Amino acid sequence: MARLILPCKSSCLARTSLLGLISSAPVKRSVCSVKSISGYRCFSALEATHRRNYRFPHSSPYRATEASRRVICSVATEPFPKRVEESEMDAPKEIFLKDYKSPDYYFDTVDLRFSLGEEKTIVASKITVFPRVEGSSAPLVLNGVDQKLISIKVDGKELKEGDYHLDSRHLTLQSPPQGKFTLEIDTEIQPQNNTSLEGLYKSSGNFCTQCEAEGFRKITFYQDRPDIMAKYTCRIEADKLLYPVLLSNGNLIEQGTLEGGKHYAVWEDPFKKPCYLFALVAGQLESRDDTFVTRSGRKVALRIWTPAEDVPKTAHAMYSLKAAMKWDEDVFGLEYDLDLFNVVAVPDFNMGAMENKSLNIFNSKLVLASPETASDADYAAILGVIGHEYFHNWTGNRVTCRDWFQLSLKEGLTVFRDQEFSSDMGSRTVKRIADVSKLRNYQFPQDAGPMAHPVRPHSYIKMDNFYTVTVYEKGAEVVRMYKTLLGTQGFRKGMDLYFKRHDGQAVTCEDFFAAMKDANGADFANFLQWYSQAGTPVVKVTSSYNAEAHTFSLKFSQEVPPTPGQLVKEPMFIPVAVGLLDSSGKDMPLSSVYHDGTLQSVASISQPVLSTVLRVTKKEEEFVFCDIFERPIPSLLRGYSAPVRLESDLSDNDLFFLLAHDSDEFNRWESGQVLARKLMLSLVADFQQSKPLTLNPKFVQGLKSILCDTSLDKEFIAKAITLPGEGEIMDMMEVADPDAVHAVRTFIRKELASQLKSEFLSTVENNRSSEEYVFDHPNMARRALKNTALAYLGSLEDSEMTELALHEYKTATNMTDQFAALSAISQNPGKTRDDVLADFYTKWQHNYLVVNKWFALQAMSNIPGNVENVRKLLNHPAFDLRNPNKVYSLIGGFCGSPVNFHAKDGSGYKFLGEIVLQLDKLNPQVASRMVSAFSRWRRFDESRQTLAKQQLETIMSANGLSENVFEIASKSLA
Ligand code: B3K
Ligand code: ZN
Repeated sequence: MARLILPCKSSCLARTSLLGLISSAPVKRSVCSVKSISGYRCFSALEATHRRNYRFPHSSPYRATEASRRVICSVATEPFPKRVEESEMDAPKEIFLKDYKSPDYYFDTVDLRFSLGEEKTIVASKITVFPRVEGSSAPLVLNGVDQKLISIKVDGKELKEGDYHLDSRHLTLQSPPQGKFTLEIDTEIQPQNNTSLEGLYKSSGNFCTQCEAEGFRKITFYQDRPDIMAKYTCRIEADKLLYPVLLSNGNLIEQGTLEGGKHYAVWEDPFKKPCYLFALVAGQLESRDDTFVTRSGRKVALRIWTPAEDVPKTAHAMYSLKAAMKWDEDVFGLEYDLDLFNVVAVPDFNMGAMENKSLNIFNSKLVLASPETASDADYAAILGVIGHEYFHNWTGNRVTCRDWFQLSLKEGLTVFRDQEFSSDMGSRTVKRIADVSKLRNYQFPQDAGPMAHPVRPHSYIKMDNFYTVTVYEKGAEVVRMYKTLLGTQGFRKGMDLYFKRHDGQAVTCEDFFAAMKDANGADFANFLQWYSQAGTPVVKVTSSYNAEAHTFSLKFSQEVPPTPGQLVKEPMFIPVAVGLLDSSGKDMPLSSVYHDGTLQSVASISQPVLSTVLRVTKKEEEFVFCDIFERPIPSLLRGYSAPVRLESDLSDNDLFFLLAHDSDEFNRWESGQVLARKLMLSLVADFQQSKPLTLNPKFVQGLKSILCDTSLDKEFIAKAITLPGEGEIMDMMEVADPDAVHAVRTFIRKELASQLKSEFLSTVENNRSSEEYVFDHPNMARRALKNTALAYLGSLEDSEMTELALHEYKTATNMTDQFAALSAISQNPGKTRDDVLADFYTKWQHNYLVVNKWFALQAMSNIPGNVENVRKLLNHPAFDLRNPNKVYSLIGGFCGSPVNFHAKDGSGYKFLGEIVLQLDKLNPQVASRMVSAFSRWRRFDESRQTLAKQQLETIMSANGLSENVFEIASKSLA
């Protein structure tokens, strides 16, 4: 899915690379501390040694128990948190998959009533409860934090003290009735003070919710786990003027006015759902309305809600939604199941978007777009994320997860679905390249670091820390491998069986596996290892040709590196798509492969086969192609058929040949990348030994022929002439050297710009357009190529090129071109840069989404000493630490600059350390994303290690640290 791409390289960021965005003049505004009742002594369940070494958080140690009891049956006027002794406080608790137990009680119906107010909000819930086993005498344990209990009734009878137990995180009924019963709970919450942006909170004056993963427990006491699926009704009451629009899940069944300027609305959701899919929105919003008629004739009202002034910017989101609805019908036969689908855009949101049943809530960044204010990348992200959230209606909502360890069941699958959707709407090759690049740049480092975890994690402290590139992007690769193995029709059969078996259920990754397997009678060998083993497999391939026997052999060996808690690994099932090129560059027809003592035919009589999928399942094994009449050049892992690091014995000449001829376009790009990585690594070695840097002319020639090949897709060319990122190269080094890698990448870019200057200039010339902005592949590809060329030219630092970029900036008619020109100019420090940045801000200061781009561009700058500029920007009037988008732009952007974040003097680390502590008091989820940037500190030299470790230790010793940050920081130090 084209979810939001964050500039920072931290793990969670990346997916939510689906999203990206907060801010802070640290503390220009007063910070409210409602974090209250969940105070704890942060005591690692993970690492006994660290218990001794670190001072764990112990401030704000409040418990609700006594205070809450006192207010039972009456709305309390006294403050609800009560201070408790340190010894009483909770320690962060690690939760394990192996400990999963079915709930003792299920909920059938849930009736919620909200009375929304400025000072307080009252939530009344009425739940019908029934035991899993009739006659059970197990206690009923409800989750609940940051709320004041007002009253609790069982079957209409108010409970007294002693009938239940209340602690900082739970409300326990020791002996509930033995059969079905009704539970009524009234609580008070303060959404206006909720800066964590989970549960019920306010964004720009409007109420909204975010319940996944465990935010519902901040709204009311509940069994907050996804295997509790119930039917909900929701009555919302609020001031009519302040909150004219009242929304929740399902259908609107009643509305009316009330005394005192209030009004109400009642919503009923006919589908059972887990509480993480509950949503409520109340505020001053207007909608863009449209309809979609499903293939069975259901007329669905579509509404996208924003503040009135933003409604014109929702046209692309509406187009995307309708395209997604049609695509899911065409490709998977899946129809929408209600008469109404609402999308609400809010400016303060931790991630990109949320798939609440029939009431998706989105970060504004992923809804609002106009050609003048949004780039092609924004348009593509909106398409992908609107699709992603819509697709969740079946993969996530109708069939949900049994527990949070199964998150990839819905996320990996839904990312795969959004990737396919975007591919079908644009260019399949280009989309695949973008997705694989993301995997390499964000997921591979995570898989090789202290936060490495399997696609289905074994344990967590805070589930929110596991919305990662591993669960999402690697999870999507796992789903893609089913399709590679089964083919399009086999995969569809598996999906059909999955829905047939599990509609309305909360299930596991094994259930998905079983549906794929059973629908196809397939042998999936050890495929399930993909869910349980962390680490990126390294696959080595050597080839040999036997001219006499006319055979070509590929020998594979695989190794999965050790990861925290998993030192020894089993071999994986790796589907390797292969084609063999003859000397003219054509695919050879493949007839049969000898493997494991048998000769397997790969061709069908009617159709010659030009590519086949080898099933690599052992630590070492050989495949021998027969009837090969000349030495072929193998094209391996076509389309990137498995998420592995491939090391082959292909020579540079072979790679140049593949770059020029491979029929698999992904592998054409890949060959260029392998060559570039080799080149960059060897120049880094030269740089470190103070040798002069020179660029291999064959490499320049190779890129030139791609750049000038008019038969190629323009966006493909743009990708193929883009060098691997600095992070990718650092990731391949024994000791990461950000300065050397940056110097080398800058050198190659400049050298290419200088040697191919005339080609780049004509590329810019030939790809301008005075036509109106159109979001389609040919136009996006044209802009991508032009702007890639412009960026190369901008690296030349000569006045003629600066003039050119300035001209592009001034004449641009859309944000894609304008921002690309601004970026090209801002590579080089100086007056022009300062003037243009100032001009851009003046132009766009009224648009917070564009201002975030301006923050990010400056924050990511590699200009030496940029940390000072970023510190200044913290005090810019447009910045606010409480808005995630602004934080992701400025702080996340800064962490994306290897030279400045990893500055030798530790200034970048110090900056981030300070910010993390400020942020943690406001929004632990965002703070924990930021602290992830430290997680790979051991990859650097000793002096950097010492400086980064100091910051992590300072963070760990802070009072009142959240579990979110605690988990990342402690695992990073372990
Ligand atoms: N399911 C949400 C992510 C929720 C993140 C909770 N911390 C968006 C998505 O993946 O579709
Ligand atoms: Zn999702």
